[in-house]
Amino acid sequence: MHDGERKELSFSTRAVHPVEPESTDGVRPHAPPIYQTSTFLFDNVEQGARRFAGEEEGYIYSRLGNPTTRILEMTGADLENAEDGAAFASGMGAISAVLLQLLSAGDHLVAGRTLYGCTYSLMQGILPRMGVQVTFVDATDITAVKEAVRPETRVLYAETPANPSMDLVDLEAFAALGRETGATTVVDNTFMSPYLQRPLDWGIDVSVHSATKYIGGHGDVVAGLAFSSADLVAEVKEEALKDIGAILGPFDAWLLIRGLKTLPLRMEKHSTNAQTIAEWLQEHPRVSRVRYPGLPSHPQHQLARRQNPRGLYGGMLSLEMEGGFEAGRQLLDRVRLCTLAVSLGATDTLIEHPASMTHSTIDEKDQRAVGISPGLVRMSVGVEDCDDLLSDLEQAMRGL
Ligand code: LCS
Repeated sequence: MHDGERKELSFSTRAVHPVEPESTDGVRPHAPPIYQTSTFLFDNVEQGARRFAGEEEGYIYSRLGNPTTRILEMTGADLENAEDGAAFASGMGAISAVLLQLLSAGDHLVAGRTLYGCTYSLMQGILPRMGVQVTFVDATDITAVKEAVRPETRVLYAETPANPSMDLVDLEAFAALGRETGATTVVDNTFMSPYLQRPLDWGIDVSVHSATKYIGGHGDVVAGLAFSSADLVAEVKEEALKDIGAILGPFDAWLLIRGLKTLPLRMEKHSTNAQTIAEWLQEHPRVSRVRYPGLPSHPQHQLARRQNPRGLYGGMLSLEMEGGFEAGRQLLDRVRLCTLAVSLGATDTLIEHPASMTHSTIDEKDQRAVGISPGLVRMSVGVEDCDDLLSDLEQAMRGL
């Protein structure tokens, strides 16, 4: 299929048809081949030298590029409406490579204050040690982001929805602020996936993913992706990815290409299940608060509707139990169908306790400031039959 023809097709169709593998010797496999090789042969010394000099297209060594991984990068970029993409060994591999590429000693980063625990600790630990100053702000408030910007600010960074507060960032306003201040905007799009949200469509410069989650979709691979302009992706690949080396292996890339095929189907079911469960939890007397962008009670529900025109709000929600930490602990210990585990975006429902698990790298006092109370429970709602999930929650809540 030509690029022009692809552009005419809907997201679901393009997800099922990966960008075509480069065919070798007339062999045309239906599924993309897994090029499980660390290096590639040269015909002669001149050819090897031409490839190293960038004078001839072609593969050299899998840390510099691999044909299976390339299919994933191109298919993902097509779905995210980006010029190009790069694949990494993990979401943290993607985030750290992008930030290390964009920032140098003396630069300043402004980041939304609610972030996945390791993203937060990267920004609190390694980046300041390398001479980068970081200011955390409430990114739901664009004025607060603007006030934090300094002449040396190079990057504005946010998650939307944020993990685990489910706070949203106005992508259009965030992108406009980046352009106004000359900072590169980077958004973590893990929670929504490209099916439900494409930050670059709103003017954001870089979209990063923990592809471990919805893109892989089955809880069996750890991976990361970054999407941006062709120039920035080339820079990241030529420096941060090549020299730090957090590359994705070809088999893991293949699993993600397979995962992408069912992304639209899964996101529809994750979203309708999560909407039903959020509505049910909201009415439950033992639950004091539910955070889900699809609920009219979410403080940014109107923004969610604008940014998610499909009317689907993903599979992630968090809830606070009456009775704080102890009630939350009991709920987690009593569920039978929901799986007690961190991570998210798998086909089965995962339930966890951010304060002691995913966000335990954040100090207790900072946790409160970023909306992580001791009783907060996070659910990654799966694609099971929703009635079975409700029955499990009902039995777990009974007698609490
Ligand atoms: N960004 C977000 C929003 C995440 O939730 C995670 C991981 C990452 C980046 C990092 O991705 P990784 O390196 O693990 O592929 N979030 C996790 C979580 O909430 N539970 O376990 C991991």
